[in-house]
Amino acid sequence: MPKHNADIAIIFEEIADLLEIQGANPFRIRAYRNAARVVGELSQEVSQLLEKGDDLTRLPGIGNDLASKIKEIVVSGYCGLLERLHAELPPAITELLKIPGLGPKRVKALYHDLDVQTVEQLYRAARDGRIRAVPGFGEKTENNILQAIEAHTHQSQRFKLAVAAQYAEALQKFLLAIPGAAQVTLAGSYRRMRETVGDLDILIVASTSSPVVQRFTTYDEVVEILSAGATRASVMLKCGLQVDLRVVKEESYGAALHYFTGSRAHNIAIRRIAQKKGLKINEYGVFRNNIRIAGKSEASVYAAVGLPYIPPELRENRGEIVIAKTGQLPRLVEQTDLRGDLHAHTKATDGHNTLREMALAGLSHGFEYLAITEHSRRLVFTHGLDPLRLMQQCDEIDQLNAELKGITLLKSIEVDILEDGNLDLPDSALARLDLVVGAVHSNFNLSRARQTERILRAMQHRYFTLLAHPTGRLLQRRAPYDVDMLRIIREARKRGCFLELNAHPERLDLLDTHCQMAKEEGVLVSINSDAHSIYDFSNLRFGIGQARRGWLEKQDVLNSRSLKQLRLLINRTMS
Ligand code: DGT
Ligand code: CA
Ligand code: CA
Repeated sequence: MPKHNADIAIIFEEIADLLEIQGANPFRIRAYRNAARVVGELSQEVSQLLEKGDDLTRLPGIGNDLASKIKEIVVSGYCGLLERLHAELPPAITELLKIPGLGPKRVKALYHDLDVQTVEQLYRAARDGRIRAVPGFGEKTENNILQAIEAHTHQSQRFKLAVAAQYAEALQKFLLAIPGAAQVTLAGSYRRMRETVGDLDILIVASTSSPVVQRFTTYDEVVEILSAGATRASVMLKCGLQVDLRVVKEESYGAALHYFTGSRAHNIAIRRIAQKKGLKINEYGVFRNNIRIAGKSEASVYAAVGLPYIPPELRENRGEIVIAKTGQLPRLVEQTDLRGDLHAHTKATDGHNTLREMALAGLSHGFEYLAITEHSRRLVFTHGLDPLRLMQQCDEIDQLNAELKGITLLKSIEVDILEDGNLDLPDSALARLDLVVGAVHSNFNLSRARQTERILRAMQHRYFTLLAHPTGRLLQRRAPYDVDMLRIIREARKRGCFLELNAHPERLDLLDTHCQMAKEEGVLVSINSDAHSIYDFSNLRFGIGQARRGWLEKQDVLNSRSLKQLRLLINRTMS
């Protein structure tokens, strides 16, 4: 909630920027800029002035209108005018203002003359040489814009975990082959299984004579050596991923691993506990009066501060330390706990493999069951199933099940949830299925209330079993749609339905915080691959990572159940 002077100043600056892009009255624009400066430079918080009953119009340049806006922000935490301006302008336009060299005047010109609304459109316009033609711009400005965007996107670029994993694992293999390199561990957000990572942090235990750092910098994907010393180096890979490497002594390995795994917030909280016990923690060890008492293993670091080992995925300072003190940390779910997968496609729609190939691949992953969940007819571009084709597939599954040993295919569908909450296929078709997976694939922009209602209605359907990718977000591409997840989870609880954690690397949906919510409300989560080919089952590990970040244990996961137990759970008798 913005209450500090700096927050209010930022709001007023943004209002001024947006007004300027709109071409508003210059006096009005200047009034907001002035107010931003006055409030921003004030030594006392305006919230306190208001509390004392002071009259804000006594501040220079603050009239009745601005005074009431300040009050609105302090009291309600938001500003109606700013909301209105956001609604009137393209949502991404403020992103343009963050490009160095682009002020509101220039953004306005680009928006009006070239219909540039996003950084991407700006980049294309600059690259295609269209910007130099706009009055007030020239070739030089165009080049500067191009460079600024490149620097800007480079800087803020984060890598999807699965993408980072490809680079990380190849590099790890390379490093392990260096003579004298004993142990090569990925730390940082990568080890915490965050859905995206900013850079890779690698720790190596190596003999002092090992040429680790020198070899590292000659890795053939390195384009730039940012720094290199005796025991550390940072490089940039061709793909734009930065890698920080540290060489540590065996006796310090645990302390360094703890330090560089983070998160920063978790580390700070642990250090505070240590301080209270008269201990000092750093990346070299845990010390009492400068004598090392721990640090070889991470467990020894935790033990020194009186805590059990805390798994990396929990280290976000989101309550894990308090729980650890009580000895009640969750026993996090592991990939070997999964007995099956409840979301997979075949060639019948947009998958690449046959039923049989998918079944055999599932078997080789140790699955006892695999649900076949094609798209429904509404998704025409995937060749979605109509009732007739669904019945044909059900027949094929029955035949295949009679023949297969060790794995059972479950008859299912990823049925579209229509805008009004109805399902895309009639009950007569759904009745034959073992379970019904429902998903939203359209109308992402409904209001929160309508989107929530839509999904609740779908879940109230007598055959509904599992809500697929519940927020619809695509990492770095599409924001989650706006829904009341707590209501959805509670409805699932009431109806005996379940939520999916879709392990597709672009989705990882449920979010970790929603996993926690589901667990607290007693709703089981199914960790599914959404496989479109036999290779996609390996993505389950990222779903497991996300589930662990969401504190899920084996018992919280639907597809940790045996087929027999699963059938009992999904065969609820509906009224
Ligand atoms: P990222 O790379 O943005 O996805 O996130 P992290 O968590 O990997 O952050 P990074 O790479 O900056 O640093 C790796 C870990 O090293 C971080 O989680 C905690 C530790 N660390 C780095 N710098 C500091 C620091 O100044 N203070 C403390 N306490 N820890 C730090
Ligand atoms: Ca990192
Ligand atoms: Ca780093």
